[in-house]
Amino acid sequence: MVRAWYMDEAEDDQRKPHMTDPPQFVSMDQLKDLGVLYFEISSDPAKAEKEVNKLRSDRGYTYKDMITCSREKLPNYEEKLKIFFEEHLHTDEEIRYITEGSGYFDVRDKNNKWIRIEVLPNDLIILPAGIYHRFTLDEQNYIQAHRFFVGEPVWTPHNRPADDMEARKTYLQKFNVAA
Ligand code: KMT
Ligand code: NI
Repeated sequence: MVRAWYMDEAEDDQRKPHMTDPPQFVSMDQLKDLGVLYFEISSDPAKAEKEVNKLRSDRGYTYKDMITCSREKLPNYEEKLKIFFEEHLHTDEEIRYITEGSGYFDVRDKNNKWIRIEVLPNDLIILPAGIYHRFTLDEQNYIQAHRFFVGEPVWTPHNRPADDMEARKTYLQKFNVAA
């Protein structure tokens, strides 16, 4: 089950949980209100395949590949992790189905506060186009995920500020966020 919480303001290691004391958890409904969708996929491989295929066909995710983030498997590991953690947006959804390991997706809420979303195996998360977000590994330093996309993938991150982009404007309108 996915958990999400508001982050503390501490500037130390990004791989730590950064929960406040006491923790301030964020519900799936709150995430949905930001356009972030979460699906818990079955841990039974046969069922999982059916569920994921259904979701892909419902949402038109024709492209699929896999990414492994570890020092051994990810080319330009340090540089890539830095890029992932720069606050950015994309012109399309970012879809990740976690199969091994864990990590954190951080998204901005409507008041520009960071929400940290912990992702674990069987979690499938969809970030909407135009949301400001970032990704970090946690202290296990390992994650493997399937990536899906509608058509030819465009992974380009547009670092903040990207407020003039159509994707950003559309996001603000669709989810009633004040600019
Ligand atoms: C991204 O775009 O931030 C990533 O692909 C991160 C690794 S996948 C969990
Ligand atoms: Ni991204």
